[in-house]
Amino acid sequence: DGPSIAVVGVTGAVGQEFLQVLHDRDFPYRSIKMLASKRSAGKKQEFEGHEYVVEELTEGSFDDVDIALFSAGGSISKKFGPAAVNAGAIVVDNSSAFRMDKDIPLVVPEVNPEALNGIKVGNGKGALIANPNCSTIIALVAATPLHKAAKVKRMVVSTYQAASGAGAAAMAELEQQTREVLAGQPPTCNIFSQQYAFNIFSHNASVLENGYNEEEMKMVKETHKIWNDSSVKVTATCIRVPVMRAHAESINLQFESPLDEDTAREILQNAPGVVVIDDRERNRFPTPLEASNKDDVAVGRIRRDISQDGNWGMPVP
Ligand code: 2RA
Repeated sequence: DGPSIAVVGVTGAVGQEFLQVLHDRDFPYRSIKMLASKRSAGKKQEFEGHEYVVEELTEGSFDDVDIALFSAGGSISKKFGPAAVNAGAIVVDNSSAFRMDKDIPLVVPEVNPEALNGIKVGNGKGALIANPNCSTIIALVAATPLHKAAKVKRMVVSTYQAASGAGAAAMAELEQQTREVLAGQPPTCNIFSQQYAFNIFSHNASVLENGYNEEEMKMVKETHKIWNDSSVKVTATCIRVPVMRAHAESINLQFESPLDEDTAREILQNAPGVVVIDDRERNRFPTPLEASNKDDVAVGRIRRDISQDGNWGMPVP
């Protein structure tokens, strides 16, 4: 038994991750539909020992579907998400299409599960749930437990985002460029407009009038919505780095109430979805390679911001 599932955008990087997570978590489903564009329809998709044929996504794809996982871009979510909801499905949308819609819950299960209140799978009453941007999720899985303890006044985030955030083609381009550059050949730049291998650059999202790019503004706006508090001062700088998977972030938090380093570390060690890797002796802290293909957010370099202290935070002799 279990719910019937549809995966929309199944051939993309996130679509494949949907299947991986369903498998890893042994999710109980009674049936699964693999949906994609006309271009991918007919392709074979192996999953848990069965061979499925990818079907073309249509408005009628969601009859008898209980849960529809979408990651096929905002326009597809806008076009087909409501049809899935009307057919009674619970839609989990990975695109940015509905994230800032006031009537749509923007949810990180480890952070604000209460936003799902009233939504129930299988009762025939459809609903749409928006999944935040990946860089927002990572930041808030770590910052929210501290926010609940001492209320964040200001959050300054710098991200180091992997190729995976730009999709399977970007990951393939990074590998191709790395080979080309090592062979002394000019890099192939189809996905990004500049060399990515052995390079870093400001995130490829459009830059807005305020000088921030769309990725940075997603972090600001989504944090305010998820924390239901637009008084928190949030600023972000998002960078693309030549790493295949797993975004990294540097987060500086200023709190309304005092919070010492040891208390912060203890809170994080007990936080849902967080693993603390903070070994100063051995200089071992989280890395994208170790965090790849894992669901937890790895947190390290937990320390007091010495700009707040005399003597650079060092013990006074
Ligand atoms: C990125 N977070 O990394 C965005 C979208 N996945 O490009």
